[in-house]
Amino acid sequence: MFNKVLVANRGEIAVRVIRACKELGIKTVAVYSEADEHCLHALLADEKVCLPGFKPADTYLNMPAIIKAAREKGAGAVHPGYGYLAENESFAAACREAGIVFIGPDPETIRLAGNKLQAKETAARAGVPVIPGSNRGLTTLAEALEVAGETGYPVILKASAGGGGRGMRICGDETELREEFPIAKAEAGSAFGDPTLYVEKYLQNPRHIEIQVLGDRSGKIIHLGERECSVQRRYQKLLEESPSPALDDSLRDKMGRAAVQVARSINYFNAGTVEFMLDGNKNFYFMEINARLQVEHPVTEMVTGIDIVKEQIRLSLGEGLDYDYYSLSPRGWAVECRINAEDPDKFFLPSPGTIEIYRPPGGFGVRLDTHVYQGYSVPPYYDSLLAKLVAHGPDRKTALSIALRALDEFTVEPVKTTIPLHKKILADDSFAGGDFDTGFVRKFLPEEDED
Ligand code: MV4
Repeated sequence: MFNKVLVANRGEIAVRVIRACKELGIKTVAVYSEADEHCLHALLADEKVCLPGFKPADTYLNMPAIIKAAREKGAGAVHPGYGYLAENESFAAACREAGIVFIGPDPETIRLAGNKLQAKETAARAGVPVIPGSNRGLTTLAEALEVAGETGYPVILKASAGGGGRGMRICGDETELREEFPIAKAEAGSAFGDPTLYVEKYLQNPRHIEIQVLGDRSGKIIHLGERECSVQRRYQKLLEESPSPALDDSLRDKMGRAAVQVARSINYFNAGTVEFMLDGNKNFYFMEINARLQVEHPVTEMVTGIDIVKEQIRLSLGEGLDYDYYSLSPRGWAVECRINAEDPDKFFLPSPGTIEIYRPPGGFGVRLDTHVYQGYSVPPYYDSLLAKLVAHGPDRKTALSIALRALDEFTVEPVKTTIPLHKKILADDSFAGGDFDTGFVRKFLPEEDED
């Protein structure tokens, strides 16, 4: 069906996809902007096509240019990575139109998952717990006030077309809801092209736990266990691990089944993630479906032994899933630290520039996914993720000790990175004890940085 894949992305994830293709004997085509000529993905692919320009809109988001490149190079498939065009329904549809396989879910699934309210309704209909609130789109303040009166304050206003923390507002009381509603509505309309809002009871500092799912063309859906993603700042994850210290086998099984149920109810194909919130009493609630490969997929790979990117490709070639979570005998513990070119002492201000000194970590239990090297210049135009440092050990304590040891070895200069922040997190007693939630990182940040 295809033997050449165009990788419609840049950086570490493009490198990740190219590596999987090479091992499968599939040829690769990289696309690269004028700023990315020396980026590792452009150097590792079998062929490459320059997308003229620098800004994402001109390059990695330029659908006609990417489809033209795939056609010209004879690539029968496109892998979108994450971000950029990964959850763009029109792009998935344009690939289909052009007779190119989009390695990911179908356009219809991307659309449904992109509508957060519709996804929530679907999950509720599948019998999966959702947070109490409005189960329809709100058009007027009066409706919002009525729902909030029923659930009680605080409530959270969410944009149906938002997601991932975008377009959300917390309202502590009626006065705040009256104030925020019109602003949120106008913002949702201009930012997402859809003013639809919904309201939910606000959970204070939940844990964020997500389940990796895979679906094949026969309709078989499996899960690959959970990822603990509560260590985040302003909805940007910093560190993820699998399994979660908050789950036992019974809760894992319940959440895994719930995730599969949600995926099955929308005929989910390929790799996806079902996000949940877990409250202090270990009640879980469906939050969102992410119709893409996620940044943090490696922690799941390390404990299950499954190469998720190869599975995506296999599934898109029409092959089936002949295993499940339990048959894999998941092993040990994995933790991922996102090393961003940002200065944690300056409110995570991006820190582009040339990497003069680069000494990467290695050794038993260390995996480093990156597109950078000594002498590489971090361009100012894109996401600041430089590398993902993944540590894998037989148990959580060992995995964390490997991660800390590897962070100690890791030198990147003079570009500022999140390495020092990760060291502080790993040295923290609550973190080591598994006792943390989405409010955790705040204590490492200057007060002005709190939201
Ligand atoms: C919430 C919530 C509390 N209550 N909804 C943030 C990202 C988006 N996917 C949903 N988010 C939240 N929704 C209710 N009803 C708290 C969050 C939230 C959060 C969720 C996941 C990961 C980190 C977070 C950090 C702060 C708030």
